[in-house]
Amino acid sequence: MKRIDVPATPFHYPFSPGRTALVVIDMQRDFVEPGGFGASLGNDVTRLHAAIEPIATLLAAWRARGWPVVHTREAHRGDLSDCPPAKRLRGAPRLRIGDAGTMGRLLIRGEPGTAIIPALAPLADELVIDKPGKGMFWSTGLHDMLQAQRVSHLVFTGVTTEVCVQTSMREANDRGYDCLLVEDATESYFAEFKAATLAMIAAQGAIVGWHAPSAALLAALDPA
Ligand code: C5J
Repeated sequence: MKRIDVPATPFHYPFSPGRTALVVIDMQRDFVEPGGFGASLGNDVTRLHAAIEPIATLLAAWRARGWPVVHTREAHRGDLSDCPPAKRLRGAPRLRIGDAGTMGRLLIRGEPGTAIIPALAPLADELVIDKPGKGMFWSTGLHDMLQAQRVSHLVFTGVTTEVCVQTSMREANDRGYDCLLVEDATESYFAEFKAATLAMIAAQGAIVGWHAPSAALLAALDPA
């Protein structure tokens, strides 16, 4: 099948249709809505809302073509056996992972706040990965699932840019995937951290990967 070439930073990002998965990282109520984990850390969750519409547009484009989609959730077992004290006890948040908030227990599988926001709800045939870490490969089996589908390229969206998105992208790069981060389809609670992440992944000849605006990606999918 014909390769698609996206104008990107630091140079063009070529990918093969059908072997490129759209990855939506942690678009969960716990990060995006008041009363969740992100808010318990003192963050302004409204900063993340800008990414929702660009992600929805990319999801529609991928779904229309029948290409693979992966959603992740940062989510722990109810007994917290997969949440090390180093993660749960660090810092001084108002509420910790596993504590009860207004949307149920924070970042616990099956709780209302752990769900992906309705605007980006996964379809029945899309992969949904519960990850106990910041990265999507740690303790999830995702690499084998992607290999079974012959996926070689990953297009990243979601939150937050410098934590779970960047960690997942670095893990993916180490496993041999060519990765593109979509600039307006990712957000951070901190504008300067988002900018720094974009700069550092593409530095030194795309040492971790590429980045491009969604308009460039969509235009490459549907050339005039
Ligand atoms: C954080 C995430 N920030 N999804 N998680 O703790 O980026």
